[in-house]
Amino acid sequence: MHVQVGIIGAGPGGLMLARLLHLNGISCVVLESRARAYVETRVRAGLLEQGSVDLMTETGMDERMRREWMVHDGTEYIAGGERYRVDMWDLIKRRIYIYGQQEVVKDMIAVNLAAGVPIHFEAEAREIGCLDTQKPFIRYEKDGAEATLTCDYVAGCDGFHGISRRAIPDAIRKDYDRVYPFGWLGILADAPPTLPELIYCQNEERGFALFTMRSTKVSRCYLQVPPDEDEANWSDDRIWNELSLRLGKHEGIALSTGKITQKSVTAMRSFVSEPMRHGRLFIAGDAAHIVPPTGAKGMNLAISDVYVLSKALIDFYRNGSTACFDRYTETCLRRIWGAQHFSWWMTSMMHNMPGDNPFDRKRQIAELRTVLGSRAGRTLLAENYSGLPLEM
Ligand code: RFL
Ligand code: PHB
Repeated sequence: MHVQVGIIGAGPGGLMLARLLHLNGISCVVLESRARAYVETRVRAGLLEQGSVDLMTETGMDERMRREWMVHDGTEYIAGGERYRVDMWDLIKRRIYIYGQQEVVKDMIAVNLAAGVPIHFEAEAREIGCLDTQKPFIRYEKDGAEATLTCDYVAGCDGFHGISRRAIPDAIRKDYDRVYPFGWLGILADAPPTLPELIYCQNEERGFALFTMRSTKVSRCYLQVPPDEDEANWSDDRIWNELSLRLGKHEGIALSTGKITQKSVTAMRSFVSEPMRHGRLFIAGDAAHIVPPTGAKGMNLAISDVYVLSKALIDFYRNGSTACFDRYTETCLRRIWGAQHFSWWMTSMMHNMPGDNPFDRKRQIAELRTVLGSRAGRTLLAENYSGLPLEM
């Protein structure tokens, strides 16, 4: 079988790309190694920037999202025992949106399939080749048999552990990496959100906690833990107790608790690989970069990468121009490095670094007070948190 674009990975990146290409008359196939039920229930991100929401809307994938999302004008912070609010709407007339990544993925799958875009689940790409010829191929395995897809271009949207990035030869690939000495224990609970807005909490003695949500009935909370922590060490009581201690006592805030329905530990890293193009292969999203989740950028970056890629492919198929292909890496990297900086900054401001001495702790609290206590500081935070322009 031959299509114009072979897409590896049915995450938010691959599925948004499929939709954008289909709407512009470009044929594609999506290969996904996991089962549909698995990708539709994988609990991950929850925060959409305005640019991602706009793209969901323009591509007609926004119907359920608009009914179920939670729209936030501001975000709460607790640092040095004091409470702050970053009012994004007041500062910069921007908002953020809470809608679970698995819901985004469900909507994207439904709309793509209804439009006739082929998504092959349990189809694992094993090899990508002939990238410097007119006819690259993706060799994949489905139902125990091998198959080959040929295409004009390959889009590697297969996440951090996929095969695409590794198809770019080591000799031309440069990786930038930082691994953090902590991870996040994330939980879902049948408990209304503690506050209607997200609370980012830096506790000098105990570390970071984040209180977010999925609906008016479901909380999502995170705790800073050692990177190799086993979630089995965390009973429900221990989790609620720790969340309560990190939150501290503040007027008008009462921790909301309930049955914990899911828990898992995620390691944290910052990672960028470049170039993001090699011959007729383009990589996008987590395949090319990882951010620590403190800035809530991963899913949004995957969506902005494929937006840039779709424009380049549309320009090529309409006008025969390859100029945008040549600029793909550079265009994406400007935004990626902006998000990398912000995610690193938020992470280092909000977490307790093992090995920090008392001076470092005091300096960290002073930094948080400087940023959160000034309108200029809050504006800088709000501009980055609510999302940089889709194309920079
Ligand atoms: P994905 O979502 O990992 O999708 C890649 C897909 O490729 C498939 N695949 C293959 N398919 C075929 N053949 C192969 N050989 C394949 N190898 C892999 C995989 O099965 C998968 O379905 O990548 P994509 O599309 O680039 O999207 C990236 C996002 O998923 C990720 O950045 C976010 O989840 C990160 N993230 C957050 N991002 C946000 O924008 N806002 C947030 O609030 C946010 N919070 C988070 C997060 C990630 C977290 N964890 C668990 C890492 C919170 C957490 C805790
Ligand atoms: C989430 O809702 O899961 C979420 C929100 C903000 C973050 C990370 C995760 O920074």
